[in-house]
Amino acid sequence: MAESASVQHRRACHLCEAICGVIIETRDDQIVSIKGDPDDPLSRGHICPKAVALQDIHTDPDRLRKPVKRVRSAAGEFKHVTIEWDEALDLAADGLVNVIERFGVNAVAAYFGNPAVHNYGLLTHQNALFRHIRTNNRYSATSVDQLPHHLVSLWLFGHKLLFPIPDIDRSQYFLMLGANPVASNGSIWTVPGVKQRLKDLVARGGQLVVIDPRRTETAELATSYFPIKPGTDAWLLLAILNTVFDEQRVNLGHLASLVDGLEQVAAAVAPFSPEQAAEQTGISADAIRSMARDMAAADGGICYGRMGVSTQRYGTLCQWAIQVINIVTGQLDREGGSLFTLPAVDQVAAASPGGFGRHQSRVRGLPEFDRELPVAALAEEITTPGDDQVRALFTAAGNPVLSTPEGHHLEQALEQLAFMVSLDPWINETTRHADVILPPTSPLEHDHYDLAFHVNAVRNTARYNPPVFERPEGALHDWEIFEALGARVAQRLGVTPKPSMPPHAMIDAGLQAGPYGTHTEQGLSLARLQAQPSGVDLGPLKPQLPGRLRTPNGRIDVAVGAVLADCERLLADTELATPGYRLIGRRHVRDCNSWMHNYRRLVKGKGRCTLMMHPGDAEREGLTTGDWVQVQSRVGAVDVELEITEAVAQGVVSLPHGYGHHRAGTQLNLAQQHAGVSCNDLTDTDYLDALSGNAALNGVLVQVQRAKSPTAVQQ
Ligand SMILES: Nc1nc2c(c(=O)[nH]1)N[C@H]1C(S)=C(S)[C@@H](COP(=O)(O)OP(=O)(O)OC[C@H]3O[C@@H](n4cnc5c(=O)[nH]c(N)nc54)[C@H](O)[C@@H]3O)O[C@H]1N2
Ligand SMILES: Nc1nc2c(c(=O)[nH]1)N[C@H]1C(S)=C(S)[C@@H](COP(=O)(O)OP(=O)(O)OC[C@H]3O[C@@H](n4cnc5c(=O)[nH]c(N)nc54)[C@H](O)[C@@H]3O)O[C@H]1N2
Ligand code: SF4
Ligand SMILES: [Mo]
Repeated sequence: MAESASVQHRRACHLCEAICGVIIETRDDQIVSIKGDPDDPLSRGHICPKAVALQDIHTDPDRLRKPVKRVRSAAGEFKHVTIEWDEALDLAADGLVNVIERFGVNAVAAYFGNPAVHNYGLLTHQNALFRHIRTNNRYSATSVDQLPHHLVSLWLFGHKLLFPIPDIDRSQYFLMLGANPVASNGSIWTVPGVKQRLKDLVARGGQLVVIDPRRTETAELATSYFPIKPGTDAWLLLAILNTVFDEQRVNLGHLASLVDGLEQVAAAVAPFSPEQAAEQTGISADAIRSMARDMAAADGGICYGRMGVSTQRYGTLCQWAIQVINIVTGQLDREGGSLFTLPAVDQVAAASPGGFGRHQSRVRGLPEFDRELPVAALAEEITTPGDDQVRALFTAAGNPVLSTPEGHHLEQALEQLAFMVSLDPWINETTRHADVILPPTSPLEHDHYDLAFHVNAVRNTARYNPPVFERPEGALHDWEIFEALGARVAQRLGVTPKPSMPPHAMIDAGLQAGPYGTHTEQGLSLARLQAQPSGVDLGPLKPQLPGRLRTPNGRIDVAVGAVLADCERLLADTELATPGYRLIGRRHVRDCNSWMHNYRRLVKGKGRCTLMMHPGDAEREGLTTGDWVQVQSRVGAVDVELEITEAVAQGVVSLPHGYGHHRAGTQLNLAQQHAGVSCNDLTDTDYLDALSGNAALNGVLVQVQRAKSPTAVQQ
């Protein structure tokens, strides 16, 4: 029999924010190879080792192809039983409606995880279900991540999605805090092949200054690297502002007539002298002054900070200070500085700008943002009796047991729920608690458009990919599950469901009406994109102010009251002086939050879930590499193998997140053999950025001692 011919599919890798173009070669229903797409105008052929694992997701025997329900066995243990779609959707609708009818709509909580942003049907169709469940108890991974960025964008620029994007390819000076793009491939900054772009910056004589408590893979490329005491970046940033004002280096450039509130900001940062900041941060006053001078003098300068500064106790203050530094040094909205994008489907035009503090969480009074509450409040909302106590939970594409603070306590809380349903392809550490799991098609079985990440990209491009494989008979896409479940919930509540158009039709409409739409020279439509499957180049980022601003008065007011008040909180803060080790996280290029440990090509080799400690600290504690240590915080303890390295600063210990797969009852067979421990069994739901409610996952105070019973193999 003759072999069938192979077919090449142009596609996006949806695993991280770099959205690299790939070429997937298939023969019949098999994947023959996955390579970078050199014709992709954004990624230009770059991929990382995770791209090849797209095939592992598709073929993963542990990936659910049919819904399952959880039943108690004769021995009293839970097991999962495969069921048909009709039964599953009825069970899910009955479970949710039952709780709504008995306890009201706020008794249903929802949690959306990170992959929801990488899978556009999960973004476009949530409302098909949630227009019938208008609960105040919405949560997502945003509040263990980028919440401060949204808040600052709302306050300064008038829209939660107006992020200034580092224009790296034309920059001469880059001050980077709390980010490790060489491992993460960039975040709130879609910049495929970032390592080469950073090397190019240095090669053309530019400076890359990295501030991080760990000498990361990115710090290795830097022209200067400064270790910082975790959680003290706000001091550093405010001292940079202090210097810019003190030395009269304010130069607003073309924003001069647009910016209000400079005097109040100058007054607020006056107490933060470089000398005092040096004491707090461990970075010398001279170095801090140089950062201010270099930013102000650079012909294209960028100040950028990510996870390490967002998820600490002054996350919002840090992100505000970063943007104010960009503004007062004249580096915002200019080439080589930070620029706003103009994506083909313009989410800034389509999505609500966001709002803050319009309601609070019931138990602790934490503020909502964009109709979501901080996820640090979820467990207490389930366990604390009273009106509006959470009794049912819907999760989609999330694993909060491993990814949110005090995950071990959330895990216990989940067992108190009257009902839980998960939209997820796996029985993971969270979904194993669900009464019903509704699995969507594999990523390669549905079409793809990057609704979220074109908004953050270093170049304006657009790309649409049809599915690589036909879906199996009966299988439903994520968005179709929202539609089907929404219709059933509506019917039970006695309201008429509104069918919506499929995601690709929404994209077509968005493209046609967008800034490069049918009324323009580019004439973009879905058909146009389909004719260019590697993507359409729409050119480099350009200055767009004031036109792009969405503030009510069309101006930028840097004197945000809540932020200026937070400067006072920082001045009075004594927490950072408490002695003890400070725990920080870390990412590895072959990890993907909590969910890609089930693939041999990504987990092979030496175990990566180790606690890093400085040799000086280890010597004082009498510990050596390979020892098992117990790490203890206010809320929990884990036993983990020690790795001694000069990469972490003294007084700092580092543990990656997303491990802890030993939990019984999951169905992630290989991941369980590479279980590791969850660093979110140490992070603390009381340890927050008080301004936003975002979790402070970095800087957590811990004790480290030799483990009581040294474990020979990693759990
Ligand atoms: N200590 C500490 N904690 C952290 C972090 C940290 O740096 N340190 N990082 C935080 C950050 S930035 C984030 S974004 C969060 C992530 O936290 P989460 O979003 O809660 O968790 P993920 O690990 O991304 O897992 C998402 C789940 O989605 C499912 N999934 C994958 N693809 C699909 C799909 O196409 N459809 C559906 N329906 N489901 C899918 C998988 O089962 C996977 O387990 O973790 C946060 N937690
Ligand atoms: N390979 C891989 N790539 C990923 C992910 C993944 O899990 N694995 N996750 C994706 C997701 S969801 C996100 S949000 C992005 C995150 O993308 P990044 O923010 O670039 O990634 P991190 O590695 O979390 O970088 C945070 C850095 O902050 C440092 N840090 C910790 N505490 C402090 C502090 O107090 N001050 C300063 N200055 N630095 C501090 C840490 O040492 C670390 O190097 O990555 C995405 N890409
Ligand atoms: S950097 Fe890696 S994981 Fe991220 S999109 Fe590119 S290939 Fe995929
Ligand atoms: Mo994230």
